[in-house]
This record gives sequence, C-alpha cells and structure tokens, in this order.
Amino acid sequence: MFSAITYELSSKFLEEHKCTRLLGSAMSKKPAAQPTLHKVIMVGSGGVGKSALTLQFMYDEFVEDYEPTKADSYRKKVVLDGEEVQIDILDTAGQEDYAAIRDNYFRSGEGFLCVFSITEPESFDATQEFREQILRVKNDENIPFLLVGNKSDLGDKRRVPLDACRERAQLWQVPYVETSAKTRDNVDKAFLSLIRAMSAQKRGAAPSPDAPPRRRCAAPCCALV
Ligand SMILES: Nc1nc2c(ncn2[C@@H]2O[C@H](COP(=O)(O)OP(=O)(O)OP(=O)(O)O)[C@@H](O)[C@H]2O)c(=O)[nH]1
Ligand SMILES: [Mg+2]
Repeated sequence: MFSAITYELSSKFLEEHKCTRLLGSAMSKKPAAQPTLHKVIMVGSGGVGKSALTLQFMYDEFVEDYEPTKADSYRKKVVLDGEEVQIDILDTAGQEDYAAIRDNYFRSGEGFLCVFSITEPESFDATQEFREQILRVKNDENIPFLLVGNKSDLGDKRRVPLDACRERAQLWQVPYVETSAKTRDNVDKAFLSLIRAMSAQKRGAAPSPDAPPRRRCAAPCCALV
C-alpha cells in the first residue's frame, strides 16, 4: 500500500535528488482528489418552479404537471471553470404544510436559490420571509444566495416589475437572475453563478464577477437578467 506519509517522504527524497522521471511515476500513485461538494437548497413558495428548474438543470426536461414536492435530492457533477465539482441539490417544499421542517433543511445548505414567479406578487413577497429564515438558521449574512425570478417566458402575465426585483436584490446585496424552466433560459446561469459564489467562499477568495461586492453594491452589478 502507498500511504500518504510514504508518498510525501518519497517525493521529497526524489525531488531532492532531481529524479524527475521517478517523481512523476510516484506522483501518479497519489489518490485522485475528490471533487468539491457544494450543497444547494431550492427555496420559495409552492408552484413557483423550483422542481421545474431543478429537473431542467439536471435532465434538460420541462415538466408541465404540477406535483407539490415534499423534499427531493439530486446529485450532479459539472465542470466549472476547468474544475470538476459535485453539486447536491435539495429541492424543498414550498407548500406551507411543510414550513415547520424547513429549518432542518436550511441548516445543511451552503448556497440558496430563492425562487419566485414573476407572475405572482405573493411569491415575491414570500422571498422576504425565506431570506430571513435562512439568515436566522445559517447566521451568516454572506451565505451564497441568488434571487431568481422564474417563468420569464410568461412576460405578458408579468405582475412583479423588474425594477422591484432589482431593488430587492440590491438591498440584500445578492445577484438577481430571471429564468424560464420552460425554455431553459438562464437555468445554467442561475445554478452556475451560485456554485461559483460557493466555490469562491470556500476558497476564501473574492467572489466571481457575477456576484456583487458585499456591502457596496451599485444597481447594475446585481442584475444577471
Ligand atoms: N410557463 C412556465 N411554467 C412553469 C415554469 N416553471 C414551472 N412552471 C410550471 O409551474 C408549475 C409548478 O412548478 P413546480 O416546479 O412544480 O413548482 P415548485 O416550486 O416545485 O412547487 P412546490 O413543490 O409545491 O414547492 C408546474 O405546472 C410547472 O410546469 C416556467 O418557467 N414557465
Ligand atoms: Mg416542487
């Protein structure tokens, strides 16, 4: 067996003795690094399209039927900026009957897609409560978080003005993106922007250009629309 200690000692020895070819072969025995795991939670009122967005991102398909979710989890590997990462998505229930169990789900989340429907002002209002609950449970104002206005294909039924969405995102210092789970518009962008922010946070690096700077956010930088 090739233990980590053996590996370290032998690489050091070979390096000191300029045995580059042998060093290469010793290095190839290093166990492959596991891809970083990012835990994403879908939150938002019932019927806004959390499951439809998740299924579109996972399997490239749109589900017309509405079947309220209890809680479903998904796993997917993606290559983000040249690095393979693993994403766990927890698709939670928007229906009020399940509100009591949300705290437990939120606790395990490392990043949140907070979804409302641009056709339903009540679902936009509800994002306020979801945000508060997440901040309370996570106790971290800088938790990676994306505000998502879904059903952008239903522009003629729009009842939440774009300015109001941008204003809220600016107030919260989070990015805003409009998606359509039906046409797939901006679906990858929403998930990947969030994952990029989670990655940056884990590395302790500055957030990606997609994410607005914390605490000082000018209006245009908040919108990914
Ligand atoms: N036109 C249109 N319909 C959508 C879109 N996203 C979801 N829907 C429809 O809206 C309904 C509800 O979608 P779901 O994804 O099940 O909603 P949900 O947020 O998961 O709801 P809960 O599981 O109850 O929390 C379904 O009939 C979907 O087909 C969209 O982007 N455009
Ligand atoms: Mg659902």
